[in-house]
Amino acid sequence: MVDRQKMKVKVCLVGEGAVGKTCLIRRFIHDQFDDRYISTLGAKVSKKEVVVLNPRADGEISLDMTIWDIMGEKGFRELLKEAYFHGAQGILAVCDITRKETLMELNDWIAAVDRVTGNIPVQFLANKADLRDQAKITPGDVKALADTHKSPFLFTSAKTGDNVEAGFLRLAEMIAARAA
Ligand code: G3D
Ligand code: MG
Repeated sequence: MVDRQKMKVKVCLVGEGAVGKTCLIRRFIHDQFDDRYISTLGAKVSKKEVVVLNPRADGEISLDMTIWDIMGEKGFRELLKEAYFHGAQGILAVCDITRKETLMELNDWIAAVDRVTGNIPVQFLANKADLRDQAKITPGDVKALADTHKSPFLFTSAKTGDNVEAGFLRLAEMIAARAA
């Protein structure tokens, strides 16, 4: 029989409005992309179970992942950050490669989470990779910021599905490794 431990984890997606947070979660949960999205008011919570290798022992760990999608408005962030971020064990920090400023804004988002949770694992996602013709952010730009947080990054597309599952799984692996 496979030895499979279980863990409950909370992760938050952060980043400016319209970078693709809601679409990434939809893609991960349902494997679909819907352009007729409904803009999120406040926070929406989704759940998905992911299975990663146990970093300490043989076998696997099943993470019961609660995924928090929040509104990309700084006013909301300041008002509701305790409620949003309390108990989070990992962050998906999302920027939009067609808008340069969305990358540097992630410093403030990550700092806002860390003030509530302490230092937790971060996976950077440079989203809308399908729009590479309009890219204003290079892999070097993303790497430079990710390095300052000692964190990995991936280019994703919620539209094509590229690297979306990989992004969530890598965060899950970091959380499992930290708990081990
Ligand atoms: P948010 O939750 O971060 O605010 P959303 O962002 O997920 O609501 O997405 C904002 C807009 O970006 C939406 O377009 C959505 O379709 C689009 N989008 C999200 N991810 C991608 C992607 O990977 N590639 C492309 N090309 N578009 C993406 P609209 O036009 O509906 O506002
Ligand atoms: Mg949203």
